Amino acid sequence: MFPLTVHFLLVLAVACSGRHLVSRPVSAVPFKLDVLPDSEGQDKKHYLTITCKLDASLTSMEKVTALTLYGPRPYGAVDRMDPLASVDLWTPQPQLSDGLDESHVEVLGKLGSGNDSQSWLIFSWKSPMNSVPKHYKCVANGLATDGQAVSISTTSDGDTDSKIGMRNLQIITQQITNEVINLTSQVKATDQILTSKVRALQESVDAVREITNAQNSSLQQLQDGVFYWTEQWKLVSLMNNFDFSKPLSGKTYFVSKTAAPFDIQAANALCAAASGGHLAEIETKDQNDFVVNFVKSKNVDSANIYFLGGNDIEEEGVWRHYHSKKPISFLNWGEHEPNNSAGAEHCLELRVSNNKYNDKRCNSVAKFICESPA
Ligand SMILES: [Ca+2]
Ligand SMILES: [Ca+2]
Repeated sequence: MFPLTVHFLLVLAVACSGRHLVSRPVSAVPFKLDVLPDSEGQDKKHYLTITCKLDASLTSMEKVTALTLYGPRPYGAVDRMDPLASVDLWTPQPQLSDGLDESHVEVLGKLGSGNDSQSWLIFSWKSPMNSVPKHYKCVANGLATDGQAVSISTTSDGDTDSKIGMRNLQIITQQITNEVINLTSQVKATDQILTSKVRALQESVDAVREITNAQNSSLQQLQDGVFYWTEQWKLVSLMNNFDFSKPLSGKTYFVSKTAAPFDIQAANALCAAASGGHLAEIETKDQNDFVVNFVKSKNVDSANIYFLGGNDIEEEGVWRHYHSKKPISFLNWGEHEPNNSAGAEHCLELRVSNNKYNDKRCNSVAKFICESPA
């Protein structure tokens, strides 16, 4: 996952502070020696840069006459200190020591003069890391104000391995941190996009639901209207199948217009549907006569049979109203009636022709008489 690791091992930075050997006491650190493994150069080789800096104004030196870098030669003994490069008053350019190949080393530097108290020497070694010497020393020579020769030196502490490791770890940690930040940022961005899309989708669903609800509501109103008018039409049609009387003592009587095979339960349901009533329950002679006269007024055919709700279906000879189940108090039987002919006559017929009652087979073709509150 981290091919960069090898690369990081090459991208190392170490600063080696120095120990100072000063000929006279000074107030601040004047001398600095940095050993800095550098990144790969343009020629893909690895550089080691050793920087030696001196601020003469912080020393007792009036004048710096030379700056010299010491260290082990390549492939030589690591604990041996030989001159590597120097810059001095007598040569205008910094010099590599004898035996070092200019094709493998670059050196830059100058000595401070006048108001410029900074002297420096930079030694860049095109050297692979596994042959980099670890100890270096920088020596500055100069003259004090009293004209005496002064020498200052500093040596790298050599503790490069742990610093390289630490630096490497820091770089890897930083890279991982950057990767995590980058991934977190991408996840957040993706999450925001998804959240936004889900919200937009939800809004679309809500809008569709709203439209659907409105349409359903309209459809329901339409259905309600159709149902209402269908029921009204049915009622009108149903009522057209009956003739209605004027009110008598809070009741209206109505009689079916067409004779059909009688069914006492269905007939009672039709009375209810047509006008909220039930099969007629006559209790007095006045009611009886009123109904007879009303029915007679409607072009009665002498062959017509008219049923009231009375019956002795549950118990032979015990006549009760169909709707209220009460015993019938007014029974105006004709001669020899009720005779329960063939043991099969259980419904109450009102003979309009002679205003008398008869027991009759319940499935006879007949008209029927209802009543409802006026
Ligand atoms: Ca009977
Ligand atoms: Ca009979």
